[in-house]
Amino acid sequence: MTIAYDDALTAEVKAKAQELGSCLVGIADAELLNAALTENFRPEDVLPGCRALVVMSLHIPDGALEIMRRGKAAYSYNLFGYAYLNRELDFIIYRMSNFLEERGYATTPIPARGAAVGAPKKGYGMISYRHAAVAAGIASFGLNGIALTKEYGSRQRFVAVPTTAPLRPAERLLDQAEVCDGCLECIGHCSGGALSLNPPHECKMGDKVYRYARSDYDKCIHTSRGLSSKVWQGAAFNPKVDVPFVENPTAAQYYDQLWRDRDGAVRVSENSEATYGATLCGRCMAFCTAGHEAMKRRLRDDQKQTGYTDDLVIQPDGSLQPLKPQPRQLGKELLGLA
Ligand code: B12
Ligand code: SF4
Ligand code: SF4
Repeated sequence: MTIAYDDALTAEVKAKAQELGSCLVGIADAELLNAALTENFRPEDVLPGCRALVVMSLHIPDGALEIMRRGKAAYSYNLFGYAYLNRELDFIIYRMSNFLEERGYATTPIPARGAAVGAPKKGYGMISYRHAAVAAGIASFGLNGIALTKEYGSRQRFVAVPTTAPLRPAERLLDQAEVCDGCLECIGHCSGGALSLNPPHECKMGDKVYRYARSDYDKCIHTSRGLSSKVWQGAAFNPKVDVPFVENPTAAQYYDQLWRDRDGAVRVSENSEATYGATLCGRCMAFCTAGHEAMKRRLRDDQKQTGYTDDLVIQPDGSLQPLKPQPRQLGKELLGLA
């Protein structure tokens, strides 16, 4: 059976996404995601009759991540990699939803961050934007589980607007090895021990199988909300207080951890900057080679020896040293590169 797509509308939607400031735009086939995602969290569950998802992204400025790799400041990333970026993305989602609804199609706008209170499963958004970005053919999974692009590596946040509009989806999905080289800097630098490739999580989409690290929600949250002094050892912004790790904390325990027990400096910075997540870690993103290399590729030739191209990163003793490669055999094997 031939499926009818509206190519003129598809072109209009892509142009609109660019006009709204999206760095990359792609269309994901809802059927592909219905088959790949868990019940309750599929496009069909959030929008009956959903045919496509408009996937958009905003690049995280390299400087925000690079200054954090050096242990000097995390607040640039907190804002321009997280809080403010999410606000911009919400603006883009809102405009794109209206654009489609005004043309007579249904949409479900889903915020750029967080899962709904009372969601049927912990750690799940209404739709996984990483999977949507992969289905839209603009990204593939890095071994860190983050959706990486050829243009920016790990350094972007994604959103997707599900719609009933008959938009033409991507014809080809990217392979993992097109964006990730298996270097394992991401897993090696996860100070919360939240990422594990033994065994990896497997996700089937279309004719492809993607493998990436399982992420432990509680461990990641504990670290990224600034409850551990291990997160950015040696960095000026590292939390000074260790709050004991509790598996599956109750709501009351979690409240106390955040608002009574946590390093006061972290708590205060979170309020004033509305970052809603303290250090927000992001090491698996900041240390990802694909992002750092993409930054170097984009630099003009006369800029390649300046800025952050020297690969220096903060050490636990507070000194700056060149990044030391991680053992990478497992990463290469998983991507078929060994
Ligand atoms: C909930 C959530 C989290 C949770 C869970 C993450 C996860 N892997 O799913 C936690 C708090 C851990 C988290 C952390 C981070 N997040 Co987050 N997060 C989300 C959110 C709101 C929903 C994701 C979702 O639906 N996941 C559920 C399903 C679909 O994931 P899954 O791959 O099928 O399965 C995972 C889990 O089920 C788990 N799992 C499965 N089986 C098992 C078994 C065992 C035993 C265990 C332990 C785990 C496990 O591991 C799997 C692999 O990660 C999205 C926004 C959105 N709506 O998409 C942002 C999002 C994924 N986060 C994002 C980012 C950037 C981060 C962080 C860097 C923190 C930060 N500063 O923002 C880290 C990165 C951690 C990592 N490497 O995965 C970005 C990613 C952008 C990109 N380029 O890909 C998103 C898309 C937000 C956005 N708008 O851009 N996040
Ligand atoms: S955000 Fe930090 S703690 Fe969470 S998975 Fe990434 S590196 Fe680990
Ligand atoms: S750090 Fe290396 S292995 Fe990890 S996602 Fe990035 S490129 Fe892939």
